[in-house]
Amino acid sequence: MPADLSLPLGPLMPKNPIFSASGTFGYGEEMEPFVSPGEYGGIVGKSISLAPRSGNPVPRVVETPSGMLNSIGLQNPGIDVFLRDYLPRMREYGTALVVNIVGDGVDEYVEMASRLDGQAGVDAIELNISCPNCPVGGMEFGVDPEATRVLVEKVREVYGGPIIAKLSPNVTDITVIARAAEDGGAHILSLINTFVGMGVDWRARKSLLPGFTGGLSGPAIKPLALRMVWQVSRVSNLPIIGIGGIMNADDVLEFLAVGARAVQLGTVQFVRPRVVRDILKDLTRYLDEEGLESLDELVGTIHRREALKG
Ligand code: RRO
Repeated sequence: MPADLSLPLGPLMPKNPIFSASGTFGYGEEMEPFVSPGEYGGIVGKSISLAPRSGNPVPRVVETPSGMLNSIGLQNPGIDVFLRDYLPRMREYGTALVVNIVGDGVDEYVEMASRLDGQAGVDAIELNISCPNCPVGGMEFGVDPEATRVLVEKVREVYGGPIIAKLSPNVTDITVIARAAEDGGAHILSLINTFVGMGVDWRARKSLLPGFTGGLSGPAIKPLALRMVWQVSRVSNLPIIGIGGIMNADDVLEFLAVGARAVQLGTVQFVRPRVVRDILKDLTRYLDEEGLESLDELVGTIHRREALKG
């Protein structure tokens, strides 16, 4: 019998804890030639804005040591086209479907959330309050606790389903923002989005990205992401989705050990688009080798050990 990899995530009950991260999986269709989106516990679509956006000038992606920088600039078809042309196909995948939204002010988030309220097949919305490449909105909220609290509260007034707040690492103390999102009524926290970084060609006297800065992702950021998940899990009662440089099943279990109940795969999917299969196989094998009944037994074990010592 295949191992049960399900791990309850607050109001969500994904069949396994592996989600695809926003912006790294299109709306599923782009990945269909490689992998069935239904193999994931859930998929998160590329951030949607109220109006369509054509994104930033190219190049938008550059490789860096153990990672990459992106400056996509929120290219997306806008919520109307998303609902009409993309959502119907996504509903058929047989996995948890999360719609990630970003607005240039509270009103835009609220408008989109109210249009998503009650949409068949949408299991949750993820509020992108952490976009590093958006001129307005996005990270503006995620670096300000009061703005975060008010935004989540307002969205909750119009959206009846689960709300995930996606946090930015570009802050002095991520726990303050996590608590603000919890106070506002978020059901789940996802962390982290990308770090604002820069790549330089000194010979050409040029930045590698036309907009100078971009969002850093990939294995280079994993230790930072682990630290932030660990910090947040000590101060918040909300379930956490860990994100940041996950390449394999060991990485997944590291995030679970510091308190995450699910993870999102991002950059690795550009290199190994079928990676979810190997990860699920290895998770099953590791459970067996460790004599564990379920992944739940691992969640937050690092804290529990500390508590035992204390
Ligand atoms: O589109 C982007 O440039 C982008 C977004 Br919205 C985000 O949330 N995080 C990121 O690294 N890039």
